[in-house]
Amino acid sequence: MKFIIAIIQGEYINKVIEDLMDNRIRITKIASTGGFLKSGNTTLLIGTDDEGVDQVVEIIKRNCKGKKQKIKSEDGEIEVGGANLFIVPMDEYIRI
Ligand code: 2BA
Repeated sequence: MKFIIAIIQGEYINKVIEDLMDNRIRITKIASTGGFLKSGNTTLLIGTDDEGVDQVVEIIKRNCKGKKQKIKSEDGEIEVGGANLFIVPMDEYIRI
């Protein structure tokens, strides 16, 4: 089992969620804020079995791929990605 933490930039989140839902993938959506830009983004929590990881990554990729944006900040121009994913092993999942 894997636990996926996906930080998605605001403009792509609706399409990502719609696509995940269409594919019956369970998610929890959390409003979050990037530490560097201090602007809003969205964090998705997704628990899945190992076989489901590729499908989740593919869905996020197809809705965020090639969406890197150049933004001017105090430190010069930076490139913000469409999504940042952390995929971690999950020992146990309990649904009560
Ligand atoms: P922010 O922290 O607001 O970062 C926005 C963008 O600013 C980053 O885009 C990156 O291009 C740049 N940036 C961030 N920290 C920097 C630094 N110390 N020096 C120079 N440039 C920096 P992304 O890398 O695509 O990240 C987008 C958002 O994803 C981040 O928003 C943050 O909310 C999250 N994120 C990215 N990497 C993370 C990590 N390793 N741990 C936790 N959250 C992360």
